[in-house]
Amino acid sequence: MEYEILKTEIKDNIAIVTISRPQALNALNTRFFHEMDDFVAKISQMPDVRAMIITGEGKAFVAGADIAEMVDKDQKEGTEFSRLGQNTFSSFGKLDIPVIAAINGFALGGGLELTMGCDFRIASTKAKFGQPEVNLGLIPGYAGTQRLSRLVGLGDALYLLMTAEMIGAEDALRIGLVQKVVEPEELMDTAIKIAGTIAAKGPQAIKKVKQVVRNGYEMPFEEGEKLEAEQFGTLFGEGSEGREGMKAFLEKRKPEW
Ligand code: CO8
Repeated sequence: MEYEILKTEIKDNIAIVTISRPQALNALNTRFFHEMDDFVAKISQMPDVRAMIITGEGKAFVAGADIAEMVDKDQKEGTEFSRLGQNTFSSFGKLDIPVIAAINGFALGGGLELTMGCDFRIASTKAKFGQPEVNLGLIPGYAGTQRLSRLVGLGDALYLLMTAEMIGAEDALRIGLVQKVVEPEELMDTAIKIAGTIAAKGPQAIKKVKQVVRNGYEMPFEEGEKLEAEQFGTLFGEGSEGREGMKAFLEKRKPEW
């Protein structure tokens, strides 16, 4: 598929996706979701790719779902547009590799929801965050009502969702919405460095950390423990990554994954 909105590159085993429709502050339209789904499907078939970074071009990361596209939708189409975005953002969690949001500017509405589908978030000091849907008589439709409270707790989530207040990067860091804040010119280097750090670990271990934490988060604690024990065990088999990692430590050499 030819991309009109996404700019993609793969460098040193790291995929970088730049959302590029700056004239509309990278607002998310149907075309965007089809392109992103296509790219995620491609990446899932590329075992050498060890991390994915998503960023935006210009002064916005993403200023929300495309209001111009949404304005004429009826009830059925509204639900379909919601499901389209939910599926795309949930697909990030199903990839075996870390998906990192590098937030360069406005991350509003569907833009903030996109970042919350990622595994974690690095922000520039210029980034701004908010769920302004109620200003438009709407609610979030790409799982923001579900993910925000899981990430920052009920009080901060309801505060942001009800007031539609826009907060800066330091406040986002304080409430745990982002994991790191850096100067704008350091944003991509920082994201690439973190991606590179993770890419050097055992890929099976990274895949399992992601799956066990994400799936366990939605389970009762004891079921999560059971899942952890099963997956822990799989890293001990003959020729497994765990065996190689432990042997390499004892033999004082670098592991070969
Ligand atoms: N959709 C479409 N176009 C947009 C959007 C958007 N979300 N945001 C900005 N644009 C366009 C503007 O219309 C403008 O276009 P033009 O130049 O043709 O007039 C261009 O981008 C530049 O924007 P501004 O001139 O407004 O730039 P400012 O720097 O003055 O303001 C803001 C920046 C504050 C970010 C402002 O653009 C703004 O408030 N944008 C809208 C933010 C918003 O409300 N986002 C939430 C949208 S709703 C949503 O995301 C719901 C998600 C779930 C959907 C579920 C599906 C059913």
